[in-house]
Amino acid sequence: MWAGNAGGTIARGALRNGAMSAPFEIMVGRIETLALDAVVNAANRQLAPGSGVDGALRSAAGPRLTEATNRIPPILTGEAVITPGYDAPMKFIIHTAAPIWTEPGPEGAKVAGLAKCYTSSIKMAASRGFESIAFPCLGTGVYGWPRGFACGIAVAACEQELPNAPKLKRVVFCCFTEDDAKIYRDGLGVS
Ligand code: AR6
Repeated sequence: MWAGNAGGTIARGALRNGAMSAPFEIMVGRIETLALDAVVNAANRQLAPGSGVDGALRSAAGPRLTEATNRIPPILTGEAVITPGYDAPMKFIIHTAAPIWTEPGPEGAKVAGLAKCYTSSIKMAASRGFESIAFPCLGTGVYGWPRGFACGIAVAACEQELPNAPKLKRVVFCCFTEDDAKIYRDGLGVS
């Protein structure tokens, strides 16, 4: 179980406008192991069981998670809903659905949809007074987003929303691979 930031890259004050100190951390690991206030699930709009992050979180949380998501109506792209973490180490799981990169449709709408996943999740965390949240690289697995492009959208959306979430002290980008972590280090301008 990972509860600290050992091995992660701490990127404080990396905001391009220099207006505030951003509580970003970058780590390589499995998001279902994180003992934080909330982790974000890369869900689908139906909140139906899937693979990747969703499958890992459902395995860690146990059957009560799927019983809970079965009771929640389908969500819109970029919307966020919350459940307990049940048997998994995080207190809560925030479920959001990215746009599918490979589906037809205007790129601008997809970019706005992916950005909304991050802002909705931070809004949810702020509304609950959470101090810590972890994001996977939403959309970059089954949903096919180019990793660097998605990272830029993620960082920009978090930077924009964080001033409205003053209690949030830790925003962890939980990368599955070292290659993804490098993309985030480059995106946040840390070595
Ligand atoms: N911890 C952290 N990151 C992970 C983990 C993990 N345990 N497993 C995969 N990743 P994906 P999406 C990375 O496919 O693209 C599901 O079936 C992975 O390498 O989980 O938003 C849902 O039900 C990738 O970089 O999410 C939806 O139908 C990133 O997490 C659909 O897939 C996201 O990969 C959502 O697709």
